[in-house]
Amino acid sequence: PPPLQHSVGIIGAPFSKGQVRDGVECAPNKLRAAGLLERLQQQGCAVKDYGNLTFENVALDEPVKGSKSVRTVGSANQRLSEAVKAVKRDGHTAVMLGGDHSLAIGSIHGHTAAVGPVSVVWVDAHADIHTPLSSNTGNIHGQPMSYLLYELQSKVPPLPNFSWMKPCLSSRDLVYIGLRDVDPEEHYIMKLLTVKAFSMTQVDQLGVARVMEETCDYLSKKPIHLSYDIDAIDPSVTPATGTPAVGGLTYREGIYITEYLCQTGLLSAVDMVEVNPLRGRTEDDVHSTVSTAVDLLLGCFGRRREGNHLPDYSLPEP
Ligand code: HAR
Ligand code: MN
Ligand code: MN
Repeated sequence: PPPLQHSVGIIGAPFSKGQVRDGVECAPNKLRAAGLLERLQQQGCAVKDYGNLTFENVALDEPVKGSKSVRTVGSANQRLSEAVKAVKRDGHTAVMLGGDHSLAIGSIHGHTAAVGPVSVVWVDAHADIHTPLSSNTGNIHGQPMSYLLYELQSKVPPLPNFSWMKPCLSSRDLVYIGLRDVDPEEHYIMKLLTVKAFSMTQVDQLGVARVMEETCDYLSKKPIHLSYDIDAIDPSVTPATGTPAVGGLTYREGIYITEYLCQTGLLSAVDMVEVNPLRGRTEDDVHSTVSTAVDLLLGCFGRRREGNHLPDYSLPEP
C-alpha cells in the first residue's frame, strides 16, 4: 500500500505526580533531544510540536482516601485533555509524551471529546485499573483506567479537581497487551468486566502476530488510542522506568505492535509514558530506553523494518 502521509501533533507532558519517583517529567525533552521530530519528518510525516504543557502546583494536596496528589493530578489532566482535544481538532494524530501513566486520563478524555468513542490498546506490564479505594499504593498512575470506564463509575468517589471529567470508555473497547504484574484487586475488576487482555502468557502462547490479529478482530473500527507504557518492554531493553517488571515484550514484539497498528489506518492518538531518564543505572540504560521509545513512536507513523523511501524519491541521473 502507498505510504500514508501522517500528520503528527506532539504534546509534551512533563508530569510525575501520579507516582513517587522523580525523573519521569524529563522524558519529553529527552525524546525530542533523541531526534524524534526530525526522524518523523525524515520518514515523511508532517510534524507540529505544541511544546510542553505547564502544570499547576497545588500547594495543599493531602491524600484523599489514600490516593496521593489527587488535586495536582486532576488539574494536570484537565489541561492535558484540553490540549489533546485541540490537537485532534487541528486534524493531527496526537502524540502525548509523558510523564507518568496517570496522564492517560486526560489524554483519552480529550481524544474522545474531539472524535467521539475510541478503542484503547493499552500496552503495559500493569493494568492500571485500581479504583482510588482499591489501590494499595495510592499512586494514581496505577488507577487511570478506573476513572475512564463507564462500568466503574459507581466505584470511583468524587475527587477534588476531577469534576471536569466523566467516564468516556466502555470496557468492551479496551484491549490490554503485555500484562505480567497485576494486583488481585485489579484481576478481580478485569474478570468482573470481562476485559480483553493478552498477558505475557498469551504473547508466549499465540505469538505477537496472532495477538495483534485478534486484538484488531476484537475491536470495532473506531479510532484507536494507543497508550504505550515503556515498562511493557523487557527491562533488559528499557530499564529506565519507575516500576520495571521482568519477563516483558522483546524489542521486536514491541515494535511489531506499533507497525501493526499503524497499518490499520485507525491510529488516532498515542501516549508514550513512564520513560524515566533518572532511573537507569548507567548512561547506556537511559539511552536504550529513550531510543526504544523513539523507535516505537516511529513505528506508529510508518517506519518499516524492510526499509522506507519517500514517495517522491528518484535515483540520481548519471
Ligand atoms: N499496581 C501497582 C500500583 O497500583 C503498580 C502499578 C504502577 N506502575 C506503572 N503503571 N508503571 O503501569 O501502584
Ligand atoms: Mn502504566
Ligand atoms: Mn506499567
